[in-house]
Amino acid sequence: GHLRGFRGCTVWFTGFSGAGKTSIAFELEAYLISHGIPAYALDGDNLRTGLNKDLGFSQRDREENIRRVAEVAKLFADAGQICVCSFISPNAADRRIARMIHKENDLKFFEVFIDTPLEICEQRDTKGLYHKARQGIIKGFTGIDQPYEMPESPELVVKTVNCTVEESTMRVVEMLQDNGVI
Ligand code: GGZ
Repeated sequence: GHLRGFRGCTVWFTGFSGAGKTSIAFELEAYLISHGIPAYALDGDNLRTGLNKDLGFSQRDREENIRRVAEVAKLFADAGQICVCSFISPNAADRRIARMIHKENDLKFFEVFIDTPLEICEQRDTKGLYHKARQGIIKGFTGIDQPYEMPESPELVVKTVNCTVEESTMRVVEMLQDNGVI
C-alpha cells in the first residue's frame, strides 16, 4: 500500500456466462493461498449481492458494475493482494477503464480471456439461464441478445475445452510466474 515495496495486482477474467471464470478464479485463489500468497476473488456473488445490488444488466448498469469492481480490485491490489476478478465484462471500453484505474496507480493488471465458445457455454447451461434467455424469460443476456466483445490483446487466453479446471488454473499461475509476480 502506501509503503510501496510489496504490491499486489489484479487478474481480470472475462468471458461468457458459464465459461468457467468463477471456477478457475476460486481454484487460483486456493492455489495462491496454499502457497502463502495473499489472494482474494471477487465475482458477481460477492459484489452484485452487496455493493452493487442496485445494479442490473443494462449496458449502463454493467458499465457501472465493472467500474466499481475495478475500484475495489485496485484497493485490494494496493493492499498487497492478488485480486482475482470474474465478471463477464462484455464491453471492451469498460475493461479498458478497469485497466486504466490500475495503471494510474502503478498496479499490474492482467486481462485473461476465458475462451469457451458460446455454443459450449449454452450446451453446458449449468444454471439454465441460456434456456431462459432463448425463451425470452431473461432479456438482454450476453451472447443471446446482448453483445460480447472479444478481447483484442489480453495478457492471456485460456481455452477450457478439453481442459480441467486445474489445468486452466496452471496457465494463469505460469503467466504470473513469467511476469515475476509470484
Ligand atoms: C448475463 C446474467 C444476466 C444477463 C443474470 N446477462 O453464469 P452466472 O449467471 O453466474 O454469471 C452471470 C452473471 C453476470 O454478472 P456479471 O457481473 O459478471 O456481468 S457484467 O460483467 O456484464 O456486469 C449470470 C447472471 O449474472 N446473469 N442476468 N442478462 N448474465
